Amino acid sequence: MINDHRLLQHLEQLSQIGCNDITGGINRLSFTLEEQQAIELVASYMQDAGMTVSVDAIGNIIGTYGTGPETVMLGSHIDTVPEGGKYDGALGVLAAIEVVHTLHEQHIRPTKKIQVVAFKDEEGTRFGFGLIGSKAMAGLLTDEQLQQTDAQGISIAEAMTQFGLDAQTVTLAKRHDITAYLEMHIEQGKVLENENLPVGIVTGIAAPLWLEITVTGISEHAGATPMPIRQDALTAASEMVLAIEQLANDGSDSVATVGKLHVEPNGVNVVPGKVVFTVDIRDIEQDKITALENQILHKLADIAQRRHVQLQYKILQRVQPAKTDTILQQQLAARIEQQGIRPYFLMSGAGHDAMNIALVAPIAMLFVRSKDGISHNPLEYTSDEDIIVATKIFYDTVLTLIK
Ligand code: HGY
Ligand code: MN
Ligand code: MN
Ligand code: MN
Repeated sequence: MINDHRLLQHLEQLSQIGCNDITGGINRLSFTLEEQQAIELVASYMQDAGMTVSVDAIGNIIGTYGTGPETVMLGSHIDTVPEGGKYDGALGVLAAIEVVHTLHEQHIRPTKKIQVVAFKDEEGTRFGFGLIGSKAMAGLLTDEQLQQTDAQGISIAEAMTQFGLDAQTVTLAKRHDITAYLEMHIEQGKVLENENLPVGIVTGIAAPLWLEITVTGISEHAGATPMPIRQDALTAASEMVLAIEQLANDGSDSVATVGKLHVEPNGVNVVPGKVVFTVDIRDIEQDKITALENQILHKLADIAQRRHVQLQYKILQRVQPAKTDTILQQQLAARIEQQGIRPYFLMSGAGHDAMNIALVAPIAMLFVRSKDGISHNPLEYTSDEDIIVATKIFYDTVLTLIK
């Protein structure tokens, strides 16, 4: 059976890479030194597990076990949000490697090729949109998106070149051979904890629509400019942020979040002339996302007009919500019951690489309980016991798919 100690040790070792010693937060952005160190460590785990390691055209790290035209794919991501936790993404990649390592130790040769993938830039921390590796694997990544730049003005294409990758070949990352994709991931919410369950089966994944809003007023002297004649970009943006919260807080499952806000020129004695902020809108139903998007944009235009500021917006990413495969859901449920646990079905409010892979293969996700539902935070925590029972279930499910 799976080697609990090895899995937990790998999790501990990986969590040291990019770790902020003061806050405990983890910072591993795509195409950075920290990510490269994490890639080398994960690649060594894959090799120890009997896999051959390759890198596809976008930079996804792929461990392969067995041969054959069809692929059972397991995966997640090893990049993080700023000051992220040690389980988000990393647990899914390391548990998948542990599953293959155990198959290798048991001398089980799969009837299909198994691939474990650490997807490139799932979080979108560096370039303003995410799920880059799985977008490429689903054939969704556009040349225009590869020109998106980070805060230093470096584009994805340039960062790829720095890492020895050729942005011209990204279309080669598209896959047609995946017969099933399974992702194990922390829940990042409180549902399983409230149900007092260690694991749950994901029925669908809410999709993130990310907008970039630019509000332009006039920078003026904070002392010499009377209040009634100001065109203050920050007070306008502040009213917009609260309006977004109010529109989303309508009793539906939809959510909307302003997570990043940048003020210019950002001086104590200057009326702000420009504000750029992001909006993350989610729901499991595409039409509800679109309805909330239109409501928000209409309201922001009203506020801009009344406050005599300019409003511009840009779509940073629009991802389709995804439903998981019902047969794979039942496979997970049967393995969960075998462990004497009540199968529980829930929706994922967080986005995952599985959303994009759903366009080229049947998908399934196994959620593992998050303490207090905390995630995207150094306090993110999942117990060793929950990790071990989830990985056992994951292993048993993969076994049924490759025997
Ligand atoms: O944003 C998300 O839902 C995921 O953590 N990338
Ligand atoms: Mn995340
Ligand atoms: Mn994640
Ligand atoms: Mn994910």
